[in-house]
Amino acid sequence: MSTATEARSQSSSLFHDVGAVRHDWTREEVRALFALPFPELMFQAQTVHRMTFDPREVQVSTLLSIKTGGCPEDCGYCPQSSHHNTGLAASKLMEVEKVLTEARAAKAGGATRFCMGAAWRSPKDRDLDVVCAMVEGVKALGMESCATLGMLTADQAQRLKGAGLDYYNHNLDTSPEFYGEIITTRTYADRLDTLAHVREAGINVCCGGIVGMGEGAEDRAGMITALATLPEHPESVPINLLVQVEGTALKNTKKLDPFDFVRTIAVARITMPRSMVRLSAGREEMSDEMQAMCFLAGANSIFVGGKLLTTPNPSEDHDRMLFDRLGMVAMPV
Ligand code: SAM
Ligand code: DTB
Ligand code: SF4
Repeated sequence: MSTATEARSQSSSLFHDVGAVRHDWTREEVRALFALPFPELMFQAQTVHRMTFDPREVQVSTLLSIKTGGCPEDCGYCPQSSHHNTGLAASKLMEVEKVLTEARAAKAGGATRFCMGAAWRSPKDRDLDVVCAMVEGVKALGMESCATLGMLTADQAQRLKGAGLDYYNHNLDTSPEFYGEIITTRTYADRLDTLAHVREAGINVCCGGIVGMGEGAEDRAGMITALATLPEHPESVPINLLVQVEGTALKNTKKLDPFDFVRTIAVARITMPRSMVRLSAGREEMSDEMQAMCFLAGANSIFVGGKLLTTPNPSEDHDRMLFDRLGMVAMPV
């Protein structure tokens, strides 16, 4: 058999129930998807993508750090951890009106979802009152709301739902085996508990991870397997490329081969066919061509606006031009 024929037959055996929503993905199956020849992987990802989505459309969110820095957690990648000396000034929780001014600007910039991030291990109940007021204000603007505040109890998730929160972001970050190399102050199980509380409260789940942290191919397969075997797939799956920040534990980590990043997007798309796959942190360092390849691999959401939480993101003008050059459009709510 020629190599091309072999690749096609290997691909077709992985392709038998393409697009079906499955929660029983095995590590072996996911590993095999990662190992496909690139053209086969991209073909499968595009096929799955088009079964549910218009390939021209990209959902657009804007992030705002509502409480920056001074976080007690030791996440090795994060500029906001108090375990790192990144020179980032810690600030208190923002006032509701200031947050809503930013939300209005995000809406004017074309975002349909406003995501509020806080550098907390978990929110205090009095802080949650303020965040609930922010969520109500964002909803009143006619935008979708999203928050990422650390670990939540079942009760806190219910309160956020009561305020109208649409999405909660809480990432698994990496494979269960690699996790302990990156974070020691909370466990994988803690994260799964928070995700269960969010799900039980009826809030949409946004959950993904980071690649380029020095993990191996097996860890990328482990991360996608963990996400794709959750009881329900997250509605949104952010795939972040590590933004290396001076002073963090992961600064100077060997850079990931860009094709391995695109592969991670494609495998997320194939294994979670109805989820929005977010091309998340790291776009500032990607070429336009690489971002286009991520869209072809099935990514269909991004953050717009010149800043993520604390690090740079492409400007709105740059993204508008990229969409125009590719004939792509912002997805309506
Ligand atoms: N403190 C909350 C938490 O960790 O759940 C919410 C904010 S935290 C900054 C949200 C997510 O941002 C993290 O889970 C991580 O996946 C991502 N993140 C943080 N720093 C990053 C970096 N330098 N590069 C890429 N992603 C990063
Ligand atoms: C996610 O997965 N990525 C976003 C969002 N969820 C909150 C955050 C990326 C943060 C990148 C580092 C920073 O700007 O501080
Ligand atoms: Fe804190 Fe979140 Fe950063 Fe971890 S990722 S240090 S929990 S802000």
